[in-house]
Amino acid sequence: MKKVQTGQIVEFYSNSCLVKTKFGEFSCLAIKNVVVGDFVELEIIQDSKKLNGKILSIQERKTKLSKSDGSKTKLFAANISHVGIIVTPKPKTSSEFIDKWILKSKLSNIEPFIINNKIDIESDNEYKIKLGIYKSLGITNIDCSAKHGDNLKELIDFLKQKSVLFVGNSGAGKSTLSSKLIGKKLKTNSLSNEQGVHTTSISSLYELQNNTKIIDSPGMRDIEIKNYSKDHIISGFEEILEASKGCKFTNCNHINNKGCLVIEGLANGQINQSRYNNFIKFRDNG
Ligand SMILES: Nc1nc2c(ncn2[C@@H]2O[C@H](COP(=O)(O)OP(=O)(O)O)[C@@H](O)[C@H]2O)c(=O)[nH]1
Ligand SMILES: [Mg+2]
Ligand SMILES: [Zn+2]
Repeated sequence: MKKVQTGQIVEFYSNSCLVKTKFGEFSCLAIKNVVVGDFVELEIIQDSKKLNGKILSIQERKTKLSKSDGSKTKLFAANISHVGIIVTPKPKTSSEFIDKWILKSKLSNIEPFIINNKIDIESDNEYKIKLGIYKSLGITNIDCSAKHGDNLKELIDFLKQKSVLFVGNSGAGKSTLSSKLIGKKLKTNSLSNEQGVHTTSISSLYELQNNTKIIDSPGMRDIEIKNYSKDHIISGFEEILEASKGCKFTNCNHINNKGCLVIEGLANGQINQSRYNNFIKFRDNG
């Protein structure tokens, strides 16, 4: 084994992390800005009894996801390829939640898709229409029941070669789904350091077969979109962006201008009202 190896951060604690290499996992001190999912170069160091790693550098990230608490934006995961938005009839997932995550994913160069969970329980017509909107936008929709295991095979197939973060409201089934897919109880999320002190894991990455990776970051709750510039918001609404290209005035606000093709699309049903409402809301009120 060479002294310098490449590995991926699979567990992240407040000041240390676990790096997975082809020779096993090595505990390392975290360096500035490193997050779960990062690929790093590490030097293997023979400690008194065991091997440890020292992170030398972080490889360029394919994607980055960050969260903001108040005024600060903090990176929390790297190299995620897909965000699975878990949508449920109960608790009812709002279209605002879905549109926020589609926006956030698109602006992060990550592919969003929808997991329609809890297909074993009743859902009303409004719910079916809501799902239909996203299907018609070309967003992948996978129906399943995490609890009963229905249709999980389709989801597992879809997840081949992908690194995914599941998002959903509290009670949507994130934990149920993750543990079904991982096939065992989730890690206890604690690890004892040299002094025998338990530290709590902030986020973890689980590797499944077929090179599927599941990122679990419990701290990931409310996402903020306030930090995005108004001009960027439309990128999360592809159908509105497309229509807007035909607006008569280049600085059209898509609200009350003559010759606005977004308003026209809304009137003739090509643009969905709730998508439009969320677009205006995110753009004008953050
Ligand atoms: N009926 C039904 N209940 C489910 C399903 N998936 C999860 N649940 C239940 O929903 C509740 C919340 O699930 P949990 O995984 O803790 O949600 P989380 O808050 O997103 O992590 C639990 O009581 C689960 O048993 C499902 O497919 N069908
Ligand atoms: Mg949970
Ligand atoms: Zn317009």
